[in-house]
Amino acid sequence: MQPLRIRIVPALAGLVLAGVAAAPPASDPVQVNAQLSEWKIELSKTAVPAGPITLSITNTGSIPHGLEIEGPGLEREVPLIQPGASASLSLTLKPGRYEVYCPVGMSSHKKLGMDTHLVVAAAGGRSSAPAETEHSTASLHVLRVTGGGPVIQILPGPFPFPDSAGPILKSFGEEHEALESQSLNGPYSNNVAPISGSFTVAAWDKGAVRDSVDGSAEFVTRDGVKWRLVLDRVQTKDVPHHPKFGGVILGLYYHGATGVHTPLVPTINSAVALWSIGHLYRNGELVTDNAYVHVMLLSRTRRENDYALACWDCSKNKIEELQLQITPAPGEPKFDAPGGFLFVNWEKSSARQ
Ligand SMILES: [Cu+2]
Repeated sequence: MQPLRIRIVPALAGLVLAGVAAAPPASDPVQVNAQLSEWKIELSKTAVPAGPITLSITNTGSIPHGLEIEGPGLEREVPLIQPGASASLSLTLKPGRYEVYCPVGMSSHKKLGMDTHLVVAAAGGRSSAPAETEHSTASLHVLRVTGGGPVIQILPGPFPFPDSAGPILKSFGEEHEALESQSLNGPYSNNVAPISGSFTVAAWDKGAVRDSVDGSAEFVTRDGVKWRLVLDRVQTKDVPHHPKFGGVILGLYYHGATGVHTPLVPTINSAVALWSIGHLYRNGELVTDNAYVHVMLLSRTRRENDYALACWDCSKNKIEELQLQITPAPGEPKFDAPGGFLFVNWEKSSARQ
């Protein structure tokens, strides 16, 4: 609890001196509500006068979140808040601009959009903070990724860390059943076949609605079929896996133990993660213009010799695995491939800005 700060409002000062027995008005903390969800923080007020405030924080999302506030001479955070739970934070704020964000997931939640600002004006009403200098300079980030090293096709098989993924899967609501079956015979298995192929992709991270992608892959699967994939647009809606996000994201810590996207992939860091729609050709014939494609340049997850998954938490490993996942859009027929999907890894890949 912060002590209440007592101010004498000048207009009333005379009355107090004149002996009128009113208690001096204390400045009550300004109440600000913060609502946390995937992937935003909504504040009931984005500008407040300097002085005491009480932040009442509610997690209305479906995974745990936190809140950290940082500004002039201040850095405070609340313990992790479970979905549906609340917390509060009492602060005394000086004039200035404060960043309010979710610190969960090594900045991943912040990067996904859980980041906002609170402007605190001097008590006299004049704002000494640079007024809403929201730098919408839409910084343009592009990453060009080239697949290299051994190429492997990942075939259906059991996920090798079911006990680690199990408790996290339970929070996946309606997706739970589909994921349970993937844990038995899904694409993230130790069952792999060496193949050959090439893959290059450029990904532009330009904010929520303007992300872009351009790439193509060619590979010959174990059954001798020649596949070609052309990527020309991102997918931002209806991306499977809770909680939803899509497009292009540079630098993300997710999967596995993070509770973000499927835990039937080890915990990883990615230099780039993207969701895209692709044109898929099989032996030169169009299969679909609507293939769902997920690409990650991620921390190494597989062993060098047999490409078995080496770790449940692989997030500290070197980022050099390029993974291409191609699945049919919901309602479309499975591909004519083992398990009906195409998962291909380029094991020694690289990226440049
Ligand atoms: Cu969060």
